[in-house]
Amino acid sequence: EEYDDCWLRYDAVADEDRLASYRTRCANVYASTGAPELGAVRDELRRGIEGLLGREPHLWQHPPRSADGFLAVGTPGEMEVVADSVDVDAVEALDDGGFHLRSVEWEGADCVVVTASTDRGLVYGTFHLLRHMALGRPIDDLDVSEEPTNAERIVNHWDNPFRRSVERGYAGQSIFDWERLPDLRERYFDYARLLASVGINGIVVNNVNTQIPDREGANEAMGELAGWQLLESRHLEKLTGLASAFRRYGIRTYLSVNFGAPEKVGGLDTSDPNDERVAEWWAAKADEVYDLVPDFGGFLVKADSEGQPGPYNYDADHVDGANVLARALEPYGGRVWWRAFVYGSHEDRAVQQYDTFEPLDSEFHDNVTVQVKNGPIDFQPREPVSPVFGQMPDTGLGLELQITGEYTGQHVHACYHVPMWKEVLEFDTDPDGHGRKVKELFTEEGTGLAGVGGPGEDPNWTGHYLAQANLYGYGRLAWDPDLETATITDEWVRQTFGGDPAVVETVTDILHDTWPAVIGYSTGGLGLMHMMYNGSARLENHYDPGPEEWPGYHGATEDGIGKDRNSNGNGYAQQYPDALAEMYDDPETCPRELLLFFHHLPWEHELDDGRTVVQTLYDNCYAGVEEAERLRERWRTLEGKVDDERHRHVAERFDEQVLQAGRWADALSEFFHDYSCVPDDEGRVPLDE
Ligand code: BDP
Repeated sequence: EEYDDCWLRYDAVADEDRLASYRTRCANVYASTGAPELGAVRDELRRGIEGLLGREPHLWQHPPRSADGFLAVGTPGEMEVVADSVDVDAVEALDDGGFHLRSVEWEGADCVVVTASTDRGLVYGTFHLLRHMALGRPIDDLDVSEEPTNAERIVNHWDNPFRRSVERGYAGQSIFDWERLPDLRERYFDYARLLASVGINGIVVNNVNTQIPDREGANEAMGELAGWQLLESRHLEKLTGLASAFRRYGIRTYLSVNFGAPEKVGGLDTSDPNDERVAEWWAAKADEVYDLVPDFGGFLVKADSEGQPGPYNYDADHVDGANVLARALEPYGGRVWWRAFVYGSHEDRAVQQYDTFEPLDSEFHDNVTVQVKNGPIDFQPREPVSPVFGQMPDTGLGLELQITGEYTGQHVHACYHVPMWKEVLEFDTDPDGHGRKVKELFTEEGTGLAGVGGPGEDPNWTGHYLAQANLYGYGRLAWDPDLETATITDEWVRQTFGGDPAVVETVTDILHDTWPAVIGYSTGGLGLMHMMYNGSARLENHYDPGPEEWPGYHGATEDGIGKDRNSNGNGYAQQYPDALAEMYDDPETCPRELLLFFHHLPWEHELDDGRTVVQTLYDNCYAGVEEAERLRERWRTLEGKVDDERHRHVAERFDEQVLQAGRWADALSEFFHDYSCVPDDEGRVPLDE
């Protein structure tokens, strides 16, 4: 079966001069051998250079004396040409994964040197060079030195081993075939390549829901292999297969584990983290895992949340819970990623995370990372940044983002998440104090980013072709959160669709306008949460409109709409440092796009442009629909300029998006109208006669 290469297409270089210089320096390749990662390097060079240069490179195990030039990939210790060409101390000082690229003349030959102090760094350096060439950039004057800003750059798969389903996955079945593991599939390597090409260095291979909340017979439907069972000795060997495939690309493998595993897997009568037998059980389990997978990354835990067990079941707290696992993993350098997505005890979910975790700052073990979603609710199209960020200085934090589009059209709609993530990363957590931007919080060892899902078996990996840009952008930002959205977009578009200026410009504009469109028709643009339909099935819908279901989140009443998450209400705004708390607390200074997140306001409250709240909601909803129509029109202009298969696929999705956007705008507006009884100035709201 043929799978899409996504952004690793390596189309032939058209520019003659460029091609000539690429051939001089890269038609001959002198590359190290040995470690698994070096196999990946050689494969990628073969593939990439053949595509770009139109012929297979010659691969050497020594410097090719007869050639005019060559590409050398290796560490200074192994290769004389490298040691002669770079500042060896500087290379040795690079963080794990960092690399150095230089154009040099060596013994009369025009060379490019790719070097690093680790094999993983050579993988990234190789992908960097190939990307540079795929973008048509010159290589005769290279002097690039990069290291990852964030040490950990992880993808979280919400894949269920049973039936290979993917929670919130919109691209078919799970890639991972647990039945056949540890036997390998080519697809594991293809996937590892994609991830490594953008710098991902960790993968959690199973769903954080390791047991399915007991609703509607879900547990019976689960079959014989639930996520928590992967910790059973008879299944652990399967993990060795996946780990070997990912290791080749410098990616460490992690497991989501169930907090009740000592009972469920180990047969103990408790999973109390303060019980000595429980601690011993986890330690023995860690020994077993590391015996099989020596570079195992660690455990991810969803505890006390949505039906998953946690320390609260044993009168313990989240420090006790995380630390017992941390102690077990510590001898091996493993980490616990402990999710802050804990709720249930507060009337408003937004308030709970800070309340639960901030008091525990400094109590977590060094090898615990508390993994916090970008916003306090749950991956809504737009949320304020979680107040946990910047306020737990003595805890390793991880930022959890959702790559998969659970609440942004589920890969039927196009929604480019990079601008949303940039908004989060650039957020100043304490403008008046010594606060730091969110993007500056993850530079310490063991901290970083975790992106949720959800590639699957679809030949195009992500369901919607344009959603590949989210996977790409996630990796790039995890590597370097300072990258501008425009840079990432440009890289992705050119590698994916080629360099035709009309195509580049149009696809770039489309991506740029998708998120505002989705926010418009699916929220009304003033910060309302949970306007979507849930339904009662095990996997709630979250795709269609259903605002009537969630009064507790958006606060619609006959008097007005929004929720007083402020000093008159539940005090959520006061969880932020003063400057932010004050800004959010006053409707005059609260950013308009979050106004109703923080304030319940009368329907006819006037905003600074003279329009009322309700009229603004109507306008934003229908502006979103118009934007969706424009997206579709612009995509249509690319017919004949993008290959038919991809063009048709995306065109069909845009047809569906436009229809669905209209449904959303109508449903939301009708809802606003039902409560407010205020007519829309433009008469767009469909009204029951
Ligand atoms: C929600 C999803 C649910 C996840 C949960 C989580 O609807 O499927 O299990 O988040 O993050 O957004 O644990």
